[in-house]
This record gives sequence, structure tokens and C-alpha cells, in this order.
Amino acid sequence: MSKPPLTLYLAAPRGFCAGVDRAIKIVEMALQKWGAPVYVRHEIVHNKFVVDALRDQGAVFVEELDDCPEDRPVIFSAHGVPKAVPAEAARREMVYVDATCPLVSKVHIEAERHHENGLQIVMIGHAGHPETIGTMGQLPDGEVLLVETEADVATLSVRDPARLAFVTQTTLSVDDTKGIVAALQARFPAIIGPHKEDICYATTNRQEAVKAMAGKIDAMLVVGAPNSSNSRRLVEVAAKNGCAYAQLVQRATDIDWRALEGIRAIGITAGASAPEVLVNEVIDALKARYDVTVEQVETATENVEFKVPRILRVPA
Ligand code: 10D
Ligand code: SF4
Repeated sequence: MSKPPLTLYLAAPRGFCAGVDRAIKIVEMALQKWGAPVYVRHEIVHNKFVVDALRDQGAVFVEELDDCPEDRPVIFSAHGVPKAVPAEAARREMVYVDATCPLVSKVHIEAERHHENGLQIVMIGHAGHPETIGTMGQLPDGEVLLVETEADVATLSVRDPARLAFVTQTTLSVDDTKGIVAALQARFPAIIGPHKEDICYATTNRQEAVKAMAGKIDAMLVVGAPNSSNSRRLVEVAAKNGCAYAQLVQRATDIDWRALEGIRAIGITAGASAPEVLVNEVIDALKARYDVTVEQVETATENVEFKVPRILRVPA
């Protein structure tokens, strides 16, 4: 029986960003330098397959510093950590490597600078997400107030409306964040912030590519993990921009084939923490059922690269 035709629009850029690349490299280099086990506080990036592969090489993933022995190195995940975490590691005289993405660290520095200037900070982010916890944890309690929605802005209680700044999580929806920033500026006209927001280049580019294809596809598959903020935003962006069906899949076995019945065009992208091998697995699964024609939708090219910390560049 002949297979039905399917046009597969492949988003570019998709998948690993420079911060994820660097964080994975840090764990691999630490294992080479110090041998196993190397401890990692939190999933180095939000992807089970990346984590499993590193675990196979000798990384041990824990949620708290207290779960690490003092005589083994510990790595902090790409999402960033509250200031108290490296401080505690130093107090316990542990060897630690901070894999926080430099673009997240930039937001930490921004928050500190505003605080030094006497401003209270409003963070736009998702409650409970490790990046939000890390950024808010750069400053004493009460110095950073969290807002998640425009409605939160309306009920926000601040120390002094004339002395405020805002920062954001790096993986938010660009469009939703515009609305929240506008609500903050309307309610607190003196609020200081970055030029637009702190959403990073990788998040912005992946959302742009999805927008460019959303109108011409019947369905969208986003390769990524359920706890990956940037991946989940890509599903929302597809749906909000006219794609009738958008699903987050960790790998090919997650695809809901019933939901895809009758489709003629599909979009594929991957979150910043999703390895390309899983994208290829999803494409191969589609090729097994459809007569696939692949078209790239390239809306930007990326050539960002971050150096690993100096401690890993010198032999043990
Ligand atoms: O949940 P998330 O999008 O913040 O993290 P994930 O590990 O999926 O992707 C990398 C993004 C980081 C480390 C935050 F900027
Ligand atoms: Fe860094 Fe952006 Fe990647 Fe997060 S998504 S790790 S901020 S480059």
C-alpha cells in the first residue's frame, strides 16, 4: 500500500543552544578531569536522555547540595542557583563548577546592580522553576517580587513605586512577556528594565521559527521534556499562531498517531535542551508512515559559543 504524502517543515534554529552545549561539556570534562562520580545539582538541562547518558558516564544527579559528599566535585545546573548554594559549597570546602548559562548569570548581575542602586526588583517568571528560584535567590528575601501574569501585576504590592526595576526568566514567551512588561510600565511608569526583556537569543529564535511555519501546518511536534520551560513555550507559540494541533514529545514513542490522522503538513522543532538524535528519531517515525518531503524553515542562523570555566581547561 502506498504511503500518504506529508510535507515536513523542519524549524531552524531548533534544539541545543550554546548554554546547553556548554553545560553538558562541563559535566563531561569534569568526569574526565576528576573521574566518577561527579555530582550534579539538579538535571544539568531538562532532558531525560541527556541526563541518562551522563549518568551512564558516572554523573550522579541530586536535588540538593546536602545530598553530595564533601570529597567529590559538584556541578550546578545550567538554570542557575541561589547565591546561598555556592556559598555553602565554599563553606564546606567542596570543589564546585557552576554550569549556569552566561545569559542567566547576566540576569543575576542585572538584579544585583539594581539592588545596589536601591531598587526593588520585579521578576517576570514561572513560580517554582529553578531559574526563577536561582535569580530570586541572588538577593535577600523580599527584594525580588515574582509576577507570572498581567493579572499578577494588578495586585502587586511594592515598597516604593518610584524605585523599581524588572528582570525576566530567559525562556519565556516573547509575546506574553510583552503584555506583562506593558502592564508593569502602565502601573509603575518609573520602572527600569532591560531594553526589551531578558529572554535569550535561543528562546527568541526558536519561537520565531515556529511562528513562521505555524500557519502552513496541520500539526506541530515539539521535541522536549515536560519540565522544559522553553520547550513548552514552543507548543504554546504554535497553538497561538494558528496551528490546530501541537504536542510536546520526548521521543517518537510519545507521538499520538490518532491525533495526526488526515494531516498533510507537519512542523517539527526541538527545545533548547533536546538532542538532535531525538529529532531524527521522530522524523524517521514519520517517514515510516508517510511519504515525507522535508522543507527547512530557517528564520535565523546561530553561531553563539560559550567557553567552559577555566578550572576545566587545566589538567588535574
Ligand atoms: O526549563 P528551561 O527551558 O529553563 O530549561 P532547559 O534545560 O529545558 O533548557 C535550557 C535552558 C536553560 C538552562 C535556562 F536558560
Ligand atoms: Fe542560555 Fe538561552 Fe540556552 Fe537558557 S535557553 S541555556 S539562557 S542560551
